[in-house]
Amino acid sequence: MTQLPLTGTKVIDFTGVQAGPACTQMLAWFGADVLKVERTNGGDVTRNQLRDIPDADALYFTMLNSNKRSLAINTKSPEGREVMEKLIREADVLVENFAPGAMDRMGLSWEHIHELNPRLVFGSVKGFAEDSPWSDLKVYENVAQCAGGAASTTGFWDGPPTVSAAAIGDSNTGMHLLIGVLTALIARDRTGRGQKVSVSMQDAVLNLCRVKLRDQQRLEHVGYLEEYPQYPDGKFTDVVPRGGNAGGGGQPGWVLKCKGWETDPNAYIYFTVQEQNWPRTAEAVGHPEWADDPEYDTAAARQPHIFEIFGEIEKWLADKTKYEAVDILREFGVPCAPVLSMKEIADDPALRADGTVVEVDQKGRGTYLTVGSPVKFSDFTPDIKGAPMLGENTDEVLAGLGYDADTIHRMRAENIVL
Ligand code: CAO
Repeated sequence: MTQLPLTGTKVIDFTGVQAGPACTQMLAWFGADVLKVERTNGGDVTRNQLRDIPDADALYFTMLNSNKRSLAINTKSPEGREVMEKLIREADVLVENFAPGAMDRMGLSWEHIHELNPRLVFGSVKGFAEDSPWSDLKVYENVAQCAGGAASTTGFWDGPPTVSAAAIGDSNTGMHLLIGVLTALIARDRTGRGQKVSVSMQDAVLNLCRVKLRDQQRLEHVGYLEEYPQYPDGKFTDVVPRGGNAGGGGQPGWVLKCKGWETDPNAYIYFTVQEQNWPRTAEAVGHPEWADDPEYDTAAARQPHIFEIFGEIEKWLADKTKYEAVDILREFGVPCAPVLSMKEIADDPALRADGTVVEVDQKGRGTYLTVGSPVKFSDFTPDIKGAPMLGENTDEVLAGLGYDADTIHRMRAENIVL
């Protein structure tokens, strides 16, 4: 097998929950030796959260910590901290996402880490940036979605701000950090010097809400947003409204009902009206006459009665399943897809075949499904393995640092390690 790109890169994974672990898990998939450093009393909290099998680590943990090793150690004890410092001297990367100030309180500030190992790249996730007035807040997924502009612009106009099921606060921040860490590693290869890479969850969410900041400025210039359902009959205020399922770009779209929607909550497709494809779109849905009708033949003409058009398309969809509808529409170049449930995704042979959905063997659990690498490489395919038991690698890690068996035994008896 080809050597993986990050083989030989040593990563200290001082992370918990989702944002940090998502970043380090991907480093591990790409070949880094990722050592998860965890508390002795239970480890990462996700080991215990939302368990589906008594006594087996929760899926929340296994799905974010595959391909890693685990060292369980009390890093607040003097000996535990000494172990951390030894690890830091040998590592290429340290990633952490503790509550603000926790690293400093542990005696492991960036300045100290940088002094111990000037080559080390230090990756840090916090809810808010260091200079934010909210920098002292602890933050989880939905808090970040609200602070990053996603919640105020998601949902329907007559409902409250709404969070997305997609982990744009957590895993997305981890992916931003991954980009930063890899960039800093490339820089280090040139300069010999590591640096601190910080990503705030608020910033990472906002980065995905770029088009909503675009809309805020358009609104200020013209007073309306023509692709939103509020146009032209509804009212606009001075803030970007929630647009339901409207398309975010210049191409109107909506979630449309298909055969069976009365009983199947996911019997829908997403349908996009692509400006340059209008005549074929009209033909596809049984209304070829729309192609030359002045009420329909331009985007501006259609927009005032776009929901009437969607209503007509739903009539055409009424006797077609979402799969049948997409099979017809693809022939006419209509951008569309079925709304897929998690069950359909789990069973999808194509997602299995390309390694996006993978079955993993996990000690104490048997097999389970996880999401493999969404990034595909021509030279290798990440091999997704199980996650470590808490402290599974404590002995080998300490031995590697020169601790003898008696000392390890004593440290275990004193609850310094597990
Ligand atoms: N040995 C000894 N102590 C340890 C340890 C170890 N191996 N690992 C962690 N700790 C300590 C920390 O030093 C900290 O101690 P102090 O509070 O006394 O300084 C304590 O454990 C708790 O740390 P924590 O960060 O896990 O704190 P929390 O449970 O109160 O907060 C969270 C969790 C996620 C809200 C917070 O970490 C946070 O805001 N992180 C930044 C943003 C983030 O990543 N959010 C999570 C995204 S995923 O949903």
